[in-house]
Amino acid sequence: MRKLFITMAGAIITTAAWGEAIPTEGQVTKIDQAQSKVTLKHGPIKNLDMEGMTMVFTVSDPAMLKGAKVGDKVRFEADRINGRLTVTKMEKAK
Ligand SMILES: [Cu+2]
Repeated sequence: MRKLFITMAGAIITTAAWGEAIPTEGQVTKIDQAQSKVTLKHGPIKNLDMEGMTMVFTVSDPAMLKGAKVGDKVRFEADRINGRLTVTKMEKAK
């Protein structure tokens, strides 16, 4: 889906990839391996139109949580999958 934005200056910005996940910075605050859930304190998630907050995400692959620990700074991608906010990619930030 394409969406048009008109900026204050009147320029038109087209986001061809609207709805596509954009990497977001976050920090792991809780891990629930059994439920495949991770709590992340995250910055704004543009593709989900979400401000920064701390919240629980489902992970699309439980293997993502292996080796992750509370306090880790991560870069992740999140999307709404079957109505659930889901982390589709996560890597440790360098
Ligand atoms: Cu959030």
